[in-house]
Amino acid sequence: LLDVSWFTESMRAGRPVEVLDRHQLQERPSGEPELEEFSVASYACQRRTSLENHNSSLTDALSLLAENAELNDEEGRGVAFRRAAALLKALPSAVLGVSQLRGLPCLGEHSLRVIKEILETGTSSEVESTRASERFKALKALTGIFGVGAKTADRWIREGIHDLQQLRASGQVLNRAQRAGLQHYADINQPVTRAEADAIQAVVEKAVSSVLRGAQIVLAGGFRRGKLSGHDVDFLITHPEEGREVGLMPKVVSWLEAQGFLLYQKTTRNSYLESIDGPGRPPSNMDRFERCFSIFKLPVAAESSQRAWRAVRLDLVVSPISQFAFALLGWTGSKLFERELRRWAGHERGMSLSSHALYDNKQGVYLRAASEEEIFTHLGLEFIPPSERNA
Ligand code: DCT
Ligand code: MG
Repeated sequence: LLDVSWFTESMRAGRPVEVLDRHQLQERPSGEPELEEFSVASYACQRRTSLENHNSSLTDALSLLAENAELNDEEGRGVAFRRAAALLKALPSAVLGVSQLRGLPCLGEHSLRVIKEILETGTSSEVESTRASERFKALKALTGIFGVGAKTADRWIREGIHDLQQLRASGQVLNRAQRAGLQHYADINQPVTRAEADAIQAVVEKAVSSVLRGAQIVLAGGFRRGKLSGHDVDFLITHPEEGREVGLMPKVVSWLEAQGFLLYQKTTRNSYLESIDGPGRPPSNMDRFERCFSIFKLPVAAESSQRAWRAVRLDLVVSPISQFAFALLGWTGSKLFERELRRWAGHERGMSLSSHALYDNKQGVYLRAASEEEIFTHLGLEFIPPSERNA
């Protein structure tokens, strides 16, 4: 049955919605009931996508193909599979036949073929052969090392390195991040739980408030969207008085280091200056804040483990309060939701959105916002709460 919020939202947006009760389904000559056609808005940022996914076998398959494309540096294909998966995540019920998907946007021929095969046979041959391929397995294993991206992994594979053992034996020169990544490989590849994120938040809160009174931290990323686990923990830090946040990150990092909480850290300075950089360009918008990539040493309750601690990936980002709403929106994700927001802004509104600012290209002005709600309003979008940005 249709989710009511999705229905009312569609009605308000003037989009066609088909509502059919079971008894309204028409019998086809074959005796099979005609399946209801789904209808959804084309941009993920116009839709509500909760964590409840009625099509996880299909979205898992498409996500694997997306991941494989990304690992092979085929961004366009990756995005196409991500969009198709996101569309299925937003459907109010399980897809029973491809005829239901006829009118949907963003479903390319390739994705449709994969969906059809899974609906008919239970699996996709392309997904299974990808999953089993030596190259995919090697790319996954090597990029699972913190500090190793698809390009490095590809170079190593071409040199005959397919797994950690071969990497260790190869004598490859690793940088500091990769050495830490290799050392803490098992921990970092074990999902982080919400309870662990909360425990880290308590420590970071203590660090932040001891170095600057009044500074605030917010848990962003997947946990803010309600996920119960993630691959890392993301925090945004700000101060209600503009400018007081300057110099905050090194102090927070020193505090954490002095207490022995950091196994690795690399801090990048804030390099965004509106007057110099102009409106943020989408490809560069994630890395302009003062940011600390780290590996956190999380104490573990003695009775639950042989070990006293475990390693967890932790990202800290400092934002001036004037950019905080943009930073929060940008760092809450999901990655596809963010990409779609920027695409909507550019294609539908003639605006440039980044994690720092929103710029109206036609009027030539920055649009200020003190909350996420105001940014959605500027963009002409209905507000979507974090828990429904799981596209
Ligand atoms: N982000 C983005 N574009 C990127 C990278 C990140 O828009 N290229 C945003 C979206 C989410 C946020 O930053 C944090 O990134 P991740 O931690 O990678 O994502 P996540 O949703 O928190 O995933 P996980 O739960 O696995 O940590
Ligand atoms: Mg995260």
